[in-house]
Amino acid sequence: MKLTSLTLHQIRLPLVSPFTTSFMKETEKDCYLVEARFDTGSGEVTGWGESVAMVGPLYSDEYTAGGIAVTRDWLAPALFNVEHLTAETVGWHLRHIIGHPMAKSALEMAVIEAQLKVQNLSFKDYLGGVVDQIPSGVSVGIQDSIPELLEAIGGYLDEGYARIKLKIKPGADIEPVAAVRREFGDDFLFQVDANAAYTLVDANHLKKLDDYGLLLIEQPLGEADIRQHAQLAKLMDTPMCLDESIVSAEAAADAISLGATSVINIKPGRVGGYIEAKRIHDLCRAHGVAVWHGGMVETGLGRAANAAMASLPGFTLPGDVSGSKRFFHEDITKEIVMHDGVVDVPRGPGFGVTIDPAQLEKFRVAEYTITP
Ligand code: OSB
Ligand code: MG
Repeated sequence: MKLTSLTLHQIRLPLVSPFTTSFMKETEKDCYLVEARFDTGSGEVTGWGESVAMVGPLYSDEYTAGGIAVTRDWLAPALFNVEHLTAETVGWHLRHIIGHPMAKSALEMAVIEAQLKVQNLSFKDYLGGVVDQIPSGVSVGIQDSIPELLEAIGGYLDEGYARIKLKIKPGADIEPVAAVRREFGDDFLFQVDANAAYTLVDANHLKKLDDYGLLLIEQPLGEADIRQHAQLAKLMDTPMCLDESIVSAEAAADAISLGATSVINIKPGRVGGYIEAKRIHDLCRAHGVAVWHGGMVETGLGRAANAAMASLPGFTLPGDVSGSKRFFHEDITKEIVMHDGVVDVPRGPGFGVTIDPAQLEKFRVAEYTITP
């Protein structure tokens, strides 16, 4: 295939309720979708991708406007130069451009989708997925009060979510976790995510979380603190899980061999794409390290791709692939549904979902066309 043009559609989707983490309060999803057109030699094909970068550089150094700029100025020109572009070689063609994994992943997604449409192959079958449904967990933001927290979590448990993850930060950690266990008991899967809000000085405080039977604690320390996570892991009984720190398969290998992580959150956007994410899955599987699929508040497009990824055999823990309704009243694809604690893995060619042009137009705030 040869890439002939790209259109980046920046969209803003209102969230059903604010999503608060240790680093920001989000009230709308601001991202861009990639629409890539290719010449196959015997016709035209279009593929779609989604950038998981957030509106500001607060989770990692990427953000929506930066992703659009680096795609226009650097990534797209590099791909326009390639005569025979394949999904498997996108990362290779972009390797000389440092960083920007989320922007690269969005482009790789579009190439994957186009290639799979040509081959009439589902993403699950392309990856080698082994199940048709994946257990669905939900990520719960920091709430303004304990009663509101209990109401939110009670609602998700009633809906049937298979696992609850609660965001924590200094000042909102032990007390909410204790309140949730007091109200709902010990009989459900419960974990916490600090999004890098602590330092090793907080070790004795974080150790108090060991009393609550948590499945894991996700990314308590900074992105670059792999060695310090290893120290903290020795001090705590709660299993350590890294998210922000796992920026590549190499970082995953280092974190595993240093004892910094016993579980890994896999997010394709964070590591440059689904193909690198599968490498991390394979590496973890070979080392007996459990993985689960993270989320970045994706639209139906990214959510569908994540569900396919999470059907690989190493994903032995429920992930953050929730139903679309958890975040959005309306989406740009048909809704991804959580039922009976699971999400069905899409079966159609490509990611198995299509972009609804009317919905895209409704939520689009800007459009950029890039040609060679
Ligand atoms: O740390 O896992 C995270 C959302 C945005 C940025 C970072 C994270 C999250 C979530 C939400 O926890 C996961 C989801 O999409 O449900
Ligand atoms: Mg996280």
